[in-house]
Amino acid sequence: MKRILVTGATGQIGSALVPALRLLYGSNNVLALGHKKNPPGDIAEDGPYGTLDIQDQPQLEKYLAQYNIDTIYHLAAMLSATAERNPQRAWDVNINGLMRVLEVARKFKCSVFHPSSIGAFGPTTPADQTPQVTIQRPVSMYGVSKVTGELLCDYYHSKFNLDTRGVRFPGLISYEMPPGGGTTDYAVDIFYAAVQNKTFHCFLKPDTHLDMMYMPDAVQAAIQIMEADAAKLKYRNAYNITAMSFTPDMLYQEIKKHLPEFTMAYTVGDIRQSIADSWPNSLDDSSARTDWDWQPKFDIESMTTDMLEKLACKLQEK
Ligand code: AKB
Repeated sequence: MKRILVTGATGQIGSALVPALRLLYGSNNVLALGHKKNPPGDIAEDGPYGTLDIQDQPQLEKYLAQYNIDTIYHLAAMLSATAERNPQRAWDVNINGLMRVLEVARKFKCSVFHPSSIGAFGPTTPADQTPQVTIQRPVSMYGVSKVTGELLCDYYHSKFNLDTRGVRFPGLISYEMPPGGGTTDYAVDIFYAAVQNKTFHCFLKPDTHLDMMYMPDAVQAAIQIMEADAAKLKYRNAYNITAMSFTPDMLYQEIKKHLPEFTMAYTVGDIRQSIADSWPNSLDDSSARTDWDWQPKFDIESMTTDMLEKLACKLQEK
């Protein structure tokens, strides 16, 4: 059985990934690490939980030794809008944090999952059906950190034979834990407004096309690539993956099919619009489909139905 450590376990992806990993590999085999002593939800009750500052390499090594870890899901990172507001800190968290994880993984011979993003692309990248291998000249600090992270994963694989694996996530939509500081966050925030009968003020223009994915598919992708046959993985930096591509207006229309009274207004003009404008409209994820059988389950219709239902239940429980 795998012995897994998850950094950033209380964040948007971690809150959904940790329960799925615990179900699959057994609760005691999944150590969740976050920076909060008392994290919200059941993460600290359902299995081992510890605190970690990602800059604290000796503490990370202690956890690896104590729990006999062989697999790391390294999720601790700053998202695009927050990174752009504090680029120096973003470098520290996203790059130096990853370097520490790669170093301990080398020492303890662990496999490493590292999420890259559509943010690893920039305005000179082909915007439609963006290929797996293409121009990567991002203009945001988040993007710079993601490209550097991809290169580091490649380097540690070729230089030290470290088992690094990753995907380029699109915007992720989930009800478990809200995202924080991302450019694609509108696609989560809109559901909170809709379920609570509030007008939603969207920070992106109505025709801003971006790739998106529902969290169950994102969790499935992260687990599936870590289970994939190593011999079949052509890319060790990160694979393009996607599930749907839509604009704020398309999502608004979809939600209105369920809630006809719902209203949306636009308050555009902050840094997130220019970040979104520099990202692709849609990715070509055929390499992931060929190399490790990637196949998303949710499209915009099924995601919207499920999200409205699950979020309404969650908000009622409060
Ligand atoms: C963000 O918006 O920063 C993230 C991402 C697409 O990587 N959700």
